[in-house]
Amino acid sequence: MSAIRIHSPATALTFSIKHLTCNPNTFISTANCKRRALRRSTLAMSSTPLEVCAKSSLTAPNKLGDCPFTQRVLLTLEEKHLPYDLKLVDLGNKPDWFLSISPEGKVPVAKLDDKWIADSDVITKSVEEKFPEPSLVTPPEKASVGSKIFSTFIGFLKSKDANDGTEQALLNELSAFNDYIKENGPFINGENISAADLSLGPKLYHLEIALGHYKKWAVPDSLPHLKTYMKTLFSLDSFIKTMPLTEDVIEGWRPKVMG
Ligand SMILES: N[C@@H](CCC(=O)N[C@@H](CS)C(=O)NCC(=O)O)C(=O)O
Repeated sequence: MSAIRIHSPATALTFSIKHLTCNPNTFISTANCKRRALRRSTLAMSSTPLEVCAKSSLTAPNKLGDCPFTQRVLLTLEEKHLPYDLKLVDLGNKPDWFLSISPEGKVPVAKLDDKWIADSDVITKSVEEKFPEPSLVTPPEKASVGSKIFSTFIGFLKSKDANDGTEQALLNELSAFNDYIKENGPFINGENISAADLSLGPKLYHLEIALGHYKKWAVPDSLPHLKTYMKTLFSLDSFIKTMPLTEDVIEGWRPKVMG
């Protein structure tokens, strides 16, 4: 495991470190300035970029593909201001070097402390432990908020029978989430973004694009808090930097819709 060499320089993207400074000409609070200093020290601890294997685009060369689990990991790294190197993998033609570090053939896999780790849950927890600042911990009692949205979305997307209850099942989950955010928002843990938002955001993005394309369906106006939540997440710098192409999301779901 330790001697993995990735021979894919043509497909590897490097994301550079953000240089953070406290500019005296710009108004920023002391708390903000301290937070930035903390970020700088976190960054200094991790000047070597983390390696992350990600799905490559199905529709455009050398672009990040449409895996919501990988985007979750990248969002975590972005929000923690950690530099990373992406190794893009063609999941339709998995190279041997990739299968040797990811025997299940799945992305994301990330290298932490010289070990390749699979699964976005495990990766994000390990990143949180190794780089605790800024904290993205979601309190355990809130960690499962919205967690049934993805499976009910897939049920509705794959459904071929308009009366099988899958649309209502999704609406029930979305509506419960809308009510939760109304009471507790703007994020799942209140004022600050946390791991649960970074997991749910990419899934809601897939939901919006895939259901819009394949079902001509949109989140109803009766769920305004959910709509605002989605808008807020999708316009974060970290989200814009890591989001997939619309065409890739559509192509990525095609086999499930057709199957
Ligand atoms: N539970 C895993 C799921 C990862 C997963 O399903 N990744 C998909 C891409 S989004 C994959 O690599 N599928 C293998 C394939 O398409 O061959 C995680 O959270 O990381």
